[in-house]
Amino acid sequence: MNPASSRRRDQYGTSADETLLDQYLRLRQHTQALVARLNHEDMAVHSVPDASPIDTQADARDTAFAADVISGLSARHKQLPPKFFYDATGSRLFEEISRTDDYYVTRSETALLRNIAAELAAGIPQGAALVEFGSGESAKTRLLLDAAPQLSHYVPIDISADALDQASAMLARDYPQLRITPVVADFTGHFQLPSGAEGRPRVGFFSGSTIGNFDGEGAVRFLVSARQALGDQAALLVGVDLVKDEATLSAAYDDSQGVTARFNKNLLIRINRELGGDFDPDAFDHLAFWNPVHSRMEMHLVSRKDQIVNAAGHTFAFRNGERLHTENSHKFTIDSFAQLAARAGWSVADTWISDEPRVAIFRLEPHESNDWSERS
Ligand code: AVJ
Repeated sequence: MNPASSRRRDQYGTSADETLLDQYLRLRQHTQALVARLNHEDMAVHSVPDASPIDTQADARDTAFAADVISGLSARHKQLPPKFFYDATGSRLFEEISRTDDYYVTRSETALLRNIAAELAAGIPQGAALVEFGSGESAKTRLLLDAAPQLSHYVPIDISADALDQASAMLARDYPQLRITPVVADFTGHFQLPSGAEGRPRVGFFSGSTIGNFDGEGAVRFLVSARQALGDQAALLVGVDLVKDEATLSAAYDDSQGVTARFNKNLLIRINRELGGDFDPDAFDHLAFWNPVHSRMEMHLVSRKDQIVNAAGHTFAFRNGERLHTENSHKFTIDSFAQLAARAGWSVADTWISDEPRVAIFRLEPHESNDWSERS
């Protein structure tokens, strides 16, 4: 007989003075009772509103951050990958950037998406899964979901567990028919889709010009991985920022409210918190400029003095004026993007362009010649 059986219990039947083993066994029983009620498909796909995102890379990501900080700050040209901007604060600051007057990318793209949502929806098959890369707060996704109720699955992939958790909970509440399988993952490396998207047509969605953060080869590698993950019948919708006058670009990456500067410096604050660093964010200036050779906006943090900084168990020296390169944001023309896509086995099926400041949305389909190469 269990002596704990008459004591007060919480919703899982746990009472305060049980041993750890008792608690474990009781929770396990509770879980098994829940699982027993699920059908086969539910085993593969979770869509309860409070489901934790699938995260198979958490440990690897923590060590990757330390490793990239150590190697990036030891390099002759100091640099860090922009994916580390997006801790909870960074994700929030980016949403704040996208509401400034100067940062047009989100606004132009959202207006364009709203205009073409019906057209995009017409190309989405019944029962398809929408797979979103870098979903963030999933605001633009809602435009697609509203226009295409035939979508049955949604797989948001993001590097920020916090952003993903919040967005998924809100979507689950507002789209009760949709099966949502959030995945915390770094899609700049190799990635796999969860089984929920298997056996159904898949539409990829990569918005916000995030593809511009990759360097040339990185963008090709991503597009190849996406093609493999999405399958041969797939379509990929990509939002891309277009080359435009320098004044508009520079203002977008150095907004007059200083939100972008805070976003950039938050990387140092994150290093301090997560990797025991002692950066003084005020000892660095935010710098953004247009690099015409590489057709990109660059962001850097510039040391305001000679200084020594500790982080991740290492010591790094900065000279006065030395730069830490934190982001590239490539800008395309219609042609340069089509060429990039072609190198990864995609061809452009449709192109839509927003009002000024202009951004584009491309609908990519697997290149026909892929069948040829398989046959020959
Ligand atoms: C979210 C990667 C698309 O590159 O424009 C905004 C990030 N950086 N302001 C971009 C960002 C500076 C943004 N992306």
